[in-house]
Amino acid sequence: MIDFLELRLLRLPLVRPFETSFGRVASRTIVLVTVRGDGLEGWGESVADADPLYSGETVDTVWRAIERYLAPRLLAAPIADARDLGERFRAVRGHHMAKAAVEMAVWDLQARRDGRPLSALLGGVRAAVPSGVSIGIEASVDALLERIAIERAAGYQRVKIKIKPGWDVGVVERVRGRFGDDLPLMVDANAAYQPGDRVLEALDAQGLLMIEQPLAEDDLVEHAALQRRLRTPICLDESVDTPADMAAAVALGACRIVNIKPGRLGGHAASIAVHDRCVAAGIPVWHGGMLESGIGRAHNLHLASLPGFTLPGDIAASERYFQPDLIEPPIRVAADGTVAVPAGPGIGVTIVPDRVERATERRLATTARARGGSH
Ligand code: OSB
Ligand code: MG
Repeated sequence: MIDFLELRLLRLPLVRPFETSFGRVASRTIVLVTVRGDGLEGWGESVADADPLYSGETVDTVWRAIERYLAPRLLAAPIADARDLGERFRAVRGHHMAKAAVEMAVWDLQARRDGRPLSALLGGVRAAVPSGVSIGIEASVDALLERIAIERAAGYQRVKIKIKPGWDVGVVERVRGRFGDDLPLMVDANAAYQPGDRVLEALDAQGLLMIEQPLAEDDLVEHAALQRRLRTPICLDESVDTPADMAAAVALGACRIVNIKPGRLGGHAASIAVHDRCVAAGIPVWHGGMLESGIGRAHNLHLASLPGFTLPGDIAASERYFQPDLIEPPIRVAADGTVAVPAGPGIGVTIVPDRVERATERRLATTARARGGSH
């Protein structure tokens, strides 16, 4: 029986600023969710950004959606299984990142109660997952090349670089020039291109593993037209918010690969549904990243241990993002470019209370009794 939910707003400076086609972030604002019941605790992390750039959700909408709609529904009646939360939250449209933060906390609690690692409950089959690295837009191409050299030396199995108009074909050519055609390389445009842009055809000659989200998130038809013109697989990220989106994308031929992020999809259960449909359709998936702290990162590792995650994910070591991370031990990449799935109960990492406390800017506790709210 879950009888307590706490929200915290944290600000954590990033080790290095991260720049994409929609902007640059120097720190992460994170909503952390803690649920308690039966003397146990579970933790979840929202991936929403401060501003509505990657998605319409923000830190503020996540906070408000949980406070006003999701926490009251969670606390209203006992929940036998985290799988039932989808149904409980169904009347609340959208707000996937908010739902995911709560749902994932409940999964953690459930796995701790069972004394098993979360991966075992989700259907994971791997003790370690292949890891790639996502590198932002840098101040110069030389700086990017240095970055790639550093990350390759750390062992990461593939390199993803962010692109935008003006930072694309020329940059990829220089990366190929320095690292050769054998470097497993992909690009992520975060929806920055227009359907007629010739640049995407030019990228087709670069032997990329895939081109991630080249066009607008709501435009499956143009992605399908583009995929027909390209040999390089298109991977969708922002365009796939639900299992139905995924089915539509595959039916239209809008992509050949899908990026799964539990935050975007509304939690682990929805992610498993997308994973299962992709496996059935022969679509490879990989696990994306949203610059999570070790709490969200640990959740991602458990999910990425499912059998369909055959391509390296954006689940890199803690030290690339936060020093120190909120957890101990930090998440590390092995020399073979894999990251171990934590083996302890739940998400299997130890959350360091002092670090959470120091980064907390705001908190709100809700209990089953005092769950009133103003509506
Ligand atoms: O599009 O995959 C993306 C980070 C923030 C928002 C969107 C994306 C990303 C990344 C970083 O690519 C992945 C990571 O290292 O966590
Ligand atoms: Mg992406």
